[in-house]
Amino acid sequence: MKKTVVALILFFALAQFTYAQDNIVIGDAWVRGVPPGSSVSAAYMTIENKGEEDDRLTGMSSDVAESAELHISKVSEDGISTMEMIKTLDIPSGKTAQLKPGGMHVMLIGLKESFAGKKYVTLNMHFEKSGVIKIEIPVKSPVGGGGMHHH
Ligand SMILES: [Cu+2]
Repeated sequence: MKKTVVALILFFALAQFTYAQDNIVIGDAWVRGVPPGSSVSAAYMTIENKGEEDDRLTGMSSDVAESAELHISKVSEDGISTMEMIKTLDIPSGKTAQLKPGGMHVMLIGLKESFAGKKYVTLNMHFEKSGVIKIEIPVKSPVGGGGMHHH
């Protein structure tokens, strides 16, 4: 009897997980290729919520970095660009969050390995309702070298 209950719970959890994954669609993802020795990089993407329920991005992690944080770039009145950390990002039903250069981005901090020769970087995106979504993001070299921000 006990076994059946456990099996049922497991099945239910799995079924829900798969269903929830379909609600969040991540597109246009890329991570900035950085030279060997770099300590930080940034990843960009769109996060679409196709589900009926609102969801929330609560955290991220990656094997290639000590930590992954959601940041937003801002330019102050005196022209100094800064970044602020965003703890959680609401993704309401039917809405798409845009992470792009000059705006929100995933900051990869404390790179553990060189991006040289790497085609993809794995990122685990933690959502409140949809659980962990693991994505493989293509590494792209910066065009013209501009736009890299500093901490
Ligand atoms: Cu940043």
